[in-house]
Amino acid sequence: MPSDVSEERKRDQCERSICVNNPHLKSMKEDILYHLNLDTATHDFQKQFGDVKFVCVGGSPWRMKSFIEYIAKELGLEDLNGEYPNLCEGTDRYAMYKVGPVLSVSHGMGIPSISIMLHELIKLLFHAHCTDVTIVRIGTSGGIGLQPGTVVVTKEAVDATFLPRFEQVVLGKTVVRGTELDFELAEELLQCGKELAEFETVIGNTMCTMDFYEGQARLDGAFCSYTEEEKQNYLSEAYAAGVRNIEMESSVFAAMCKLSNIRAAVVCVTLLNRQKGDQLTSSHDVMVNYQQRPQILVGHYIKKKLNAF
Ligand code: R2B
Ligand code: URA
Repeated sequence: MPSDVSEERKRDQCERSICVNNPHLKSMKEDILYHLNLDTATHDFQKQFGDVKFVCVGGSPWRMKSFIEYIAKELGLEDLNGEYPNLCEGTDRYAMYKVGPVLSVSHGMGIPSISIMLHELIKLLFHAHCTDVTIVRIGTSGGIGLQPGTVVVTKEAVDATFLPRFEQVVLGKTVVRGTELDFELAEELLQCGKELAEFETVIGNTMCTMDFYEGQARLDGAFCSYTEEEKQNYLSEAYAAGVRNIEMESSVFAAMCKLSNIRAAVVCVTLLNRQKGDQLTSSHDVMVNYQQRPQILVGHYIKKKLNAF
């Protein structure tokens, strides 16, 4: 084969596969994904996960189980006994479920928690030789200037100063990483929202913070050193910078997916309008209904993609 053809094939393969940029991995005899309770020495990753094409991640284990039940029904892959085993059994850090080409994984709350899960998930997909993977975070958030229940597809994940970056200290030095998401995927998801026409879906920037209370300008935490007016000014500035919702994982999620060459998107429902308040006062049933919306939207997207093949 002429070398330029094989080079092209190699490049194509690389573009479709998962990148782990860590030279130390090669010399490891086995890889223990400690927080997922999975180990390359005792599990055949390629056999168990090699067919994964869609990964959905979200904060709560309960929600990720309900997502797998929902998507199984939608794809006609229901288990007759209604059993979806937790593939991370033996640890209560995270939960993982799989039906067909769909993997559903919980990540807990905040940047450190999702970051640990993503390191191990990305290695899992790499060891399994997965290709053409799409990953979507389906979550909850506080909205700015939106009706509660609106679903926001993230255009850019920004930090608390409205910049599209994720900062991490590595060996005592601050490393800044970009938080670019797949724009085409975001547009496709927005289109799915329009097709469904069951709830409002918009595209906008998502602000990722390190905290739920002071970090999101709430007045109802244990501590607060600012006035209501200062809070409102901050939220208005965020709105002017294109921010439509606030949550706690999107920036590191975007940065890590970009580094590993995975098509990624963030789809979060807004539970309240932060300009109107801080406390979550809606009934349990309303909250459950809101939390199903990102699942419905991403379910529609996955079905559409699978039917196209
Ligand atoms: C949304 O909801 C959680 C806080 O209640 C957090 O994980 C997030 O991003
Ligand atoms: N999740 C957040 O991070 N903030 C909210 O206001 C609601 C959910």
